[in-house]
Amino acid sequence: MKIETIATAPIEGQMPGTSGLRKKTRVFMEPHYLENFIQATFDAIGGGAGKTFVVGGDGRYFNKAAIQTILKMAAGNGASQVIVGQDGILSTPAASHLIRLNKTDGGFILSASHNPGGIDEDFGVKFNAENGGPAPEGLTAKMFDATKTIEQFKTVDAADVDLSTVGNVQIGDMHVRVVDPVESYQALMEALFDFDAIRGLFAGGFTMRFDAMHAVTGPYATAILEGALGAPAGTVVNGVPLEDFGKGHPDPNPIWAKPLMDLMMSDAAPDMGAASDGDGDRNMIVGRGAYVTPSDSLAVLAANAHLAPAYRDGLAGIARSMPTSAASDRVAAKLGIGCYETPTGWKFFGNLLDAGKVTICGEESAGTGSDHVREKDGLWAVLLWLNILAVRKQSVSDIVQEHWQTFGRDYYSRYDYEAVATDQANQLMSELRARLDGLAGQAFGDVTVATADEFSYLDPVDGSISKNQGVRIAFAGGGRAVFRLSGTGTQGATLRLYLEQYSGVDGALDLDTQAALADVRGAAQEICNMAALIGRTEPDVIT
Ligand code: VG1
Ligand code: CO
Repeated sequence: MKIETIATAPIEGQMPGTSGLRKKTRVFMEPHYLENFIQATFDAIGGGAGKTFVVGGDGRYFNKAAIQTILKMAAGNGASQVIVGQDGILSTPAASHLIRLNKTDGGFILSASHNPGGIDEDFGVKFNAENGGPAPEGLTAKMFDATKTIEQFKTVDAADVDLSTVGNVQIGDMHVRVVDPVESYQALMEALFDFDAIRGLFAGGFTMRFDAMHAVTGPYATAILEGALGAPAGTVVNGVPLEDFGKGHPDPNPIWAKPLMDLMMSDAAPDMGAASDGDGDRNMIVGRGAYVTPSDSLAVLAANAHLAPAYRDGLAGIARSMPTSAASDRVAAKLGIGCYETPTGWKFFGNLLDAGKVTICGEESAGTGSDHVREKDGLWAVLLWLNILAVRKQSVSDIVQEHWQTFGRDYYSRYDYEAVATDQANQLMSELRARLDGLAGQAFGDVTVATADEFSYLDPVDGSISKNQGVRIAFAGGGRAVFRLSGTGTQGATLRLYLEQYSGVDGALDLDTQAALADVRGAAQEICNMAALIGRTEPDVIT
């Protein structure tokens, strides 16, 4: 088969963000846009010759066409084998697992995760390295550099391959192995959890609704919950992946998963509600009448993980992203294990997991995971919850209440200000940075600043330093506000304000969250001069 070398020229702005390169779908469809980024990735890892890769995506619009392009480019770059999910489908955690299981040289995951899909919405590409985790910053920097000097890309002149049937096909000398997207992942879950106990839970009448949000988790959740675990048919809703996610926003939080929230707060609520995002790495957990914040969920999972077979011997340590609440730190302290605070984004957990320093990781944005893969894993979190419920035989809400009684409660909320003019957002952040040194000791309303700094991370494994990872302001009395700009948006800037207030062990546990955060919120908005600089203090989305 003829390898073609096609001349191209650098395209601006191909810098991977928090989680891969994300742009409007139409941008990705422009001539050579995808090809340049893929070739830059091959160049950054020292070429594709003789290597093996995993390729798959969340099924959004352009997924299938992009996969054909990547397969031909892998062949053009001399790869020996590519493993692809049937119909191009692979959830992010399943792709991470396949990379590790098959000891491949990495993988391409096509997704813009929780961002909407469709020709007028978003698309994305992520490269994961051979440990199964998102490319670390050193590698994404090399990829970006390569996009700035690219002159040609390699592909082959071949027909599209049929990905609709499991089996083997060839593109020239390259083997393409089309695999069932669920099979290996399901086997991994069965090895981690007590499926008999969870089957017993469902057999005993436990009820659940899992909202797959028309995204990639549908086939996984249906096979595992309804198939292997015996949950009644209809437990999984919106379970068929659609190219536009049913025109929804596949982000599992109380705003975008409102139908599920409404059900869980009603008299008809099942025992547990759960949802996951576009690419299946996020999760939302709701008990009957009780939403569990992702930060609390991480803490509860860490405190109870020993009840599941995989974690029976305890955890090595816990890591959380900096904006995530301190709830899991309290668990780590009680267990006497390591506790790590990393920048936002799963790529920072990889080294800690590889080095065996931590077992469980999580983010406030509804991502939790463990050392079983190198990505966050939505269904894994749901199964760990189910395993814990099956052993403790209590409700979700009782487990959370008991957790708060033991550790105190970290009231928590995130405010998103979307589509802010980029220069205004940058100005707000730079003026805030300029104020940090003088803030300690100053009072704002009823709260006083204890410390203020910009988060910089020193990776304890490889010694790399990541600067400018968000501004954090701690208040006397257990409050905290964090400010950072999103790295996953495709339009303007999104300012995120993360608010937290610790109750103390003897404090009130049943306050309204927004009321509990009122002082910290007022102080945060005043300190960053929000009203003047971006013209509003009301966020677009509160989670
Ligand atoms: C957001 C979240 C972050 C998460 C990232 C990718 O990033 O805040 O916690 O790791 O999305 O999630 P940002 O930079 O917009 O705040 V996923 O499920 O989208 O790939
Ligand atoms: Co995701």
